[in-house]
Amino acid sequence: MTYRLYGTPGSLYTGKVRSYLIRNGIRFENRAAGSADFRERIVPQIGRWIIPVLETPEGELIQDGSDIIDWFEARRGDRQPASPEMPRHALISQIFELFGGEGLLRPAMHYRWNFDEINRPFLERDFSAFLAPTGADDETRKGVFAMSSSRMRKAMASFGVSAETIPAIETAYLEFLDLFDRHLSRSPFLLGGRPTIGDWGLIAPLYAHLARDPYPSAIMKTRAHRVWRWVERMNASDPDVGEYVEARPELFPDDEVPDTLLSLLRFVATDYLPEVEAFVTFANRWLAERPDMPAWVSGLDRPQDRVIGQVNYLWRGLPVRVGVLPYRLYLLQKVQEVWDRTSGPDREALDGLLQDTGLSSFVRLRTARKVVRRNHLEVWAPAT
Ligand SMILES: N[C@@H](CCC(=O)N[C@@H](CS)C(=O)NCC(=O)O)C(=O)O
Repeated sequence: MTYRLYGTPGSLYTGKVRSYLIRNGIRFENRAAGSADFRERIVPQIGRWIIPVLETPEGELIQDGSDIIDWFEARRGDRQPASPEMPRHALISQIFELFGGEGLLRPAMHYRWNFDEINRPFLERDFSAFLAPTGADDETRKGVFAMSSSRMRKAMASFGVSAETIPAIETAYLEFLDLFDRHLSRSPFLLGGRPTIGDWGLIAPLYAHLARDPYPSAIMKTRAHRVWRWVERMNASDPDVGEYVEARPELFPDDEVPDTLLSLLRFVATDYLPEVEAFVTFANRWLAERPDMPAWVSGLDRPQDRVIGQVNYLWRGLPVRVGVLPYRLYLLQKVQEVWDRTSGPDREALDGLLQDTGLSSFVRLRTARKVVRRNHLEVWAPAT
């Protein structure tokens, strides 16, 4: 048996893992989340309906895109590491894992769910093909799409997509595309000649929604051809870097950060840092109200719940109200772990980079208790 990846082609987080497996030459089988096997055998073991889930040939189940990559990295043998060894590259890579998977959800959801005339026929077929029970009749398929699309539209609202924010979401996404496209004129991946964890963060929204759904796919192809090619490359089993002169599978030398990448980091500071600030402040208040909460629990009533509350903040000068997900703190901690393990000149290099890009508070914003993952859930570690 090979590895099995349970998910759907249009799922953002499944796309992250699929790309990692393909690029690393790991043999696997795509399995539909609509299969009876997933519903009846996998979901009860995970404890909630969520994708992606990876099943190893030995029958071990791993849920969560980041955890699946960590699992393979711990057993990578002579494969190139997904996390760069040099400090600035390692930090940048983790920042883009967070920003890709979480910070680009607004454009991903907007461009999927607010262009029904163009997207809907595709989404209806795509969702029902992989979410409805295999072989289901048309009526059942329709019902499955109606249910899942209404859940996703609610999720979109809770990420801060509204009539008021849509114009800014579109402007910001086009700016991001332009910046990333310019950066890719220099190298085939975020940090040079091979992908790292930051590329796998970014591929999540940029593949499943923004490159694959009909409406945003046209935007990417016409406006940011290099980004489109990067999406293809991220899903190729060979290096697929033919348009680059002398591309070698190495990262930028000497922990270098080109100007085009500094510009992308400044974009993250403007676009996403205010949300991180709001999340951490909210989570600390929430924790303070629960001084007796035991360790290793989510603090929520049901295992499938992922949001601890709603927070208001200003995004690009506009009031937004977003759900607070401890998962995002889990990815933020991964950024901070890179900073925590440095000292001396390496620490100075990181501080210089963070200051230069307006991201210094990324390593300072911390919650009183850490989020860890246990039994496929995000739970709170004991207070330190
Ligand atoms: N951080 C998680 C996020 C997974 C996630 O949100 N997956 C979505 C699909 S892309 C999902 O399963 N949503 C649950 C639902 O639709 O009920 C991971 O990578 O596993």
